[in-house]
Amino acid sequence: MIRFLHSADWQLGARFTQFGGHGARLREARMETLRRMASEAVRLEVDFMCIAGDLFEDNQVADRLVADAFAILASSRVPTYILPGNHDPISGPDCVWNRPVARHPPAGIHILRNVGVTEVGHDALLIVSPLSQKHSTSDPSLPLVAASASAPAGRIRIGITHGSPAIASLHQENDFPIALDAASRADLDFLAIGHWHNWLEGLDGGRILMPGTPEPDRFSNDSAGRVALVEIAEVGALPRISPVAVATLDWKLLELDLFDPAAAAATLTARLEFLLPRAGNTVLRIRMSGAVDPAGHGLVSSALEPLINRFPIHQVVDETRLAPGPADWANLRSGHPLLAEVLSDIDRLEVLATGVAPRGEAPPGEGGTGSDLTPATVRELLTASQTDIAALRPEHLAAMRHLLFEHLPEDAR
Ligand SMILES: [Mn+2]
Repeated sequence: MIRFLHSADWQLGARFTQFGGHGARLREARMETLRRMASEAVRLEVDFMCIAGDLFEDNQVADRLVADAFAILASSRVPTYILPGNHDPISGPDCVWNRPVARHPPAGIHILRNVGVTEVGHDALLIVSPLSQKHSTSDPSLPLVAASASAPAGRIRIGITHGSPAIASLHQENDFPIALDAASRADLDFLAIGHWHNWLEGLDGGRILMPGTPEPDRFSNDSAGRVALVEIAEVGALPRISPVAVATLDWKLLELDLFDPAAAAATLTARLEFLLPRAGNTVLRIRMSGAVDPAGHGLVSSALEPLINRFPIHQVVDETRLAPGPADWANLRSGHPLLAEVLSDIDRLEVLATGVAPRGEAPPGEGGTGSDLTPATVRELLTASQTDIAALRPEHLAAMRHLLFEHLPEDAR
């Protein structure tokens, strides 16, 4: 029986330049998360920890950071095995692993510099394939085959390398493609890999695991923030894998279409109030889009203002555009006859559905648009599409115009 924690892709020292002055807080969060993994290792009484590549952001990180990271890991007194990945490949005298700080690490810290076999406890062997480049088309798990064949029999075999599972369309050819049967091909009980930032399990019948980054670093890391507890009962047994949550910060993206400003403002307030209890541990991005008039934009801004500064790390990305006013619509109608017909049909539909002409528009039928959408045709079309005209509200028709406008090519607006 062997139990260990498997993690990867810490990228300590990442700069997060897109967050300006908050980069330091994001870097510190990663160290907090490393401390959390070290204490989980103690609590769970694991035999060892392994880091399957990219502990560091690059080979230029400061010696101080390297020493701090090693000190955190060593403080657990749990042996820790660290593999060079593509961010921190073992290459040249200046790379992080060949500097004195890593040449003489604290007790219990082991750098996996070479392809080969290392004993981990009484029952298990680590079969190792580190990276020495930033890109390669060759499979980094291939050297595990020969290394594993040379290893003594009767021990649990745990492979460790770094790259992309060679899933068609998901990986790039020069990004260290790992065969999907890499564990069974090398006669391994388990293959610990790293590289992608979301949790990915179930490969090679459950014998390969990509745990994702322990501390999310982008808004698309939906299943990140964990390390893996791996338990292997005996040689040949299927590994038991359990996620262990360690992340310090939550990355939250709120996407808002300001087409209906009142609804957008209400959604924004509700979502921010929900997130408020963890505001200090949230990286918040609000992305606003859609066409909106200045009054509507103001409404959403006033909902945002009292709450946004309670989130120390936030970004507001405003991709909204000015909604067309009556004069813009009139220009569109006169410049584009086909569009004018469609708009006229929508106006007629609104009159039929609501009995009232759209706001700011001339009553339909008086402009001589040339549309032949009679009430009878409308009913026929609605019946065919199973739409109940009584259920259509002015907002539905406004949404139609909005969609029409949204899909116009830029130069036609
Ligand atoms: Mn990587």
